[in-house]
Amino acid sequence: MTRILLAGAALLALSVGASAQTVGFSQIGSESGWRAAETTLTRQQAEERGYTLQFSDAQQRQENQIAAIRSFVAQGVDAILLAPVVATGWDAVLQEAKEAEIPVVLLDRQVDSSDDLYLTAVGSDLVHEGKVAGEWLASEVGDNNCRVVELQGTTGSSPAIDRAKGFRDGIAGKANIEIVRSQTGDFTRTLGKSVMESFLQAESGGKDICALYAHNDDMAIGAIQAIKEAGLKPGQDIKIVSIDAVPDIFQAMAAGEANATVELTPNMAGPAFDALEAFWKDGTEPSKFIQTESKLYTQADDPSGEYERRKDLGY
Ligand code: GZL
Repeated sequence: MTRILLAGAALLALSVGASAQTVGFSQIGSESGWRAAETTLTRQQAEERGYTLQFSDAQQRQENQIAAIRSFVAQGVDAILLAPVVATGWDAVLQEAKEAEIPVVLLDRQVDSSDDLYLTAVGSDLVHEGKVAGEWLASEVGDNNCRVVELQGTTGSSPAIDRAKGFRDGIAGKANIEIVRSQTGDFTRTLGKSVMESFLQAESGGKDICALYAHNDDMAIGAIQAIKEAGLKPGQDIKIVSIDAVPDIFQAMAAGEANATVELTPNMAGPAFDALEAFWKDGTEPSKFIQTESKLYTQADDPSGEYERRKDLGY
């Protein structure tokens, strides 16, 4: 049945012609610099390919995303892009899109729904990102004891779940490294700063904290401000490793105030639109996961140059 529905959607799209495609994009919000860059690049990709993009900013609320998807279905768009704020609660609305024969492509986060409810998911290996961060810290501290605090991403989101797991995998077997505090900063600079302030207060003003692991650079940047206001030197007194590779983390690295980041490409729309075009053309069904690359950057990797290369990309 699924193949008949999808084939029908492909034929319908063929009759429309690729240049007239309308794509609905349910974006989480603008909680981080990385998210802003993803939105910028998605808009650019849609324009370059001649699509009409119906954009919805959910302000990080799932109910707004569900309403947006229902609106896209009612409009009869040719495809839906969804960056799902959390991993659960999508079955019903994805089933509605499927019954309307509208292909859905997930961007940068995963859902726990059955994969026959979406065409494909474009994203990084989130567990691997966390593991790279954990392994970097393990290599950095050697046999020295290290008490780590963790700023987690949005509660219930696949990056928060998987990056937490990956980091723990990365430090597995290292009895000298201990995660002593862990709390969500919701991927934002503001909460990253305020939660780090509470960690510092709870940990003797920070002198007992060896390192911060933040699930994204924006929370790390907020935490850096808190560490400085506490009279400590971020990047030296407290090592800092995070994920995204946004321009501002490279500025912090160049100033010696951050130590490592794992890159997450903001260009998820390119692979998503490529998969949709193949599907619209002749019903080609992509693999269910299209993985983007992750790369570790440290202070040894020309942070000033990396800042210059990224500063105008829409972060
Ligand atoms: C991860 C992505 C995360 C980014 C954050 O794939 O969903 O969401 O790491 C953003 O910056 O808030």
